[in-house]
Amino acid sequence: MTNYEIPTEQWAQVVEKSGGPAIYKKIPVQQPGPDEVLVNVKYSGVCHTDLHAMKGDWPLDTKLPLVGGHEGAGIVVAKGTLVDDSDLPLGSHVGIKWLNGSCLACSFCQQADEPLCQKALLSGYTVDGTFQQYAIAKAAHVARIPEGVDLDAVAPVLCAGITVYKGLKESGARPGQWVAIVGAGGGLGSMAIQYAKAMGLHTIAIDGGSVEKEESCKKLGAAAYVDFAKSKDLVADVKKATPDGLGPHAVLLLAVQEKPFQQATEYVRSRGSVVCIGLPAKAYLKAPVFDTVVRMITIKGSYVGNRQDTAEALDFYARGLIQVPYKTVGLSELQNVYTMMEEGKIVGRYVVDTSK
Ligand code: 8ID
Ligand code: ZN
Ligand code: ZN
Repeated sequence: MTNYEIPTEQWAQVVEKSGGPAIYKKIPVQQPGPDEVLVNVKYSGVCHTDLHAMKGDWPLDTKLPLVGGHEGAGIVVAKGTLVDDSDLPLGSHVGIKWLNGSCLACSFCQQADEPLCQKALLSGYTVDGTFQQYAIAKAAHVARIPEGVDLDAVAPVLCAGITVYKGLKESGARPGQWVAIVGAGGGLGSMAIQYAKAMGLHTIAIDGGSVEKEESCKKLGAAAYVDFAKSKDLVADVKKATPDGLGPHAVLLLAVQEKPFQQATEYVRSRGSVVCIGLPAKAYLKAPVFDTVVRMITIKGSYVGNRQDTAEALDFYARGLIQVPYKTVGLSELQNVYTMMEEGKIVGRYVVDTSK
């Protein structure tokens, strides 16, 4: 067994007050508790949730000061006394995801709805996350990353991948059916196109703002693309994209704007489902009761995934079915990534390299 030399200090991006900015500085390395592992994070994806957390967008307070990040891929370098060697030996490749830990005993945890646990610990929100070189997570919850998988490319699977894979399952859409992906050019959206394709679904990508996004969505396998900024009648255009003109069987809402949350029930097919995943600040859902009833529309939320969803999402990835565009920059450049994200300029995902 390898023994790792663990420094006492490390580089991290720290949010000191709600609203930001993130400050690149040195902070102490923490020790794992009995049921925890210390992970040398090599790469971490940057999710829009990290930006929401820094800005204080949601009706749930973050810890402060806060180290954000919840798509961290790295190596177990130390572990607590309760972590079994046969399960997670030092050197294991693991992922730290949004759900850092849960109680494992409540009625939600018992039924594999760990994200709904009242005692859930959230990486980069209620506990420090992966925008640091050494991060802590509960051993029971770290994602087991298969050997031979590149830690940079797999990082975005740890939130974006798991979340959209779960959302597609929650949508009930079956192979051969059509799914509209709203926010398709972003991090979750790019993943959604690829997972949907791997699950045998046809996709209608909806996004806007740049030709690059359209090209990327088509390259990833979208059957159709609708530009929300250019379309004169988005509802008609989305319906037209399905062969019989009746609209998609499911809609995955991944955008960071309220408007598409108001539109989706207008173009979803009768008996279809609208799955809310994006979390725009202070947004509300609106749907006509009459249509929802007589067209038997399901509207639901979907929130990350459990440990089994994690394993399945990683298995799709390990089989080579999921290839999503990503760019790697140093951890020191996180604030620039947030600026591009805020302006809606990111196609796919940015991944930060914690060594730079
Ligand atoms: O478990 C969950 N429910 C979960 C997990 C992970 C992330 C929820 N999220 C949430 C994030 O907090 C965020 O609110 O999902 C949302 C999307 O995260 P992301 O994919 O990381 O964000 P992004 O890369 O910035 O992509 C957003 C895309 O939406 C497009 C943008 O152009 C961008 O490509 N978009 C917007 I803003 N308005 C749109 C519109 N009206 C739109 N696309 C279509 N129509
Ligand atoms: Zn996320
Ligand atoms: Zn629980």
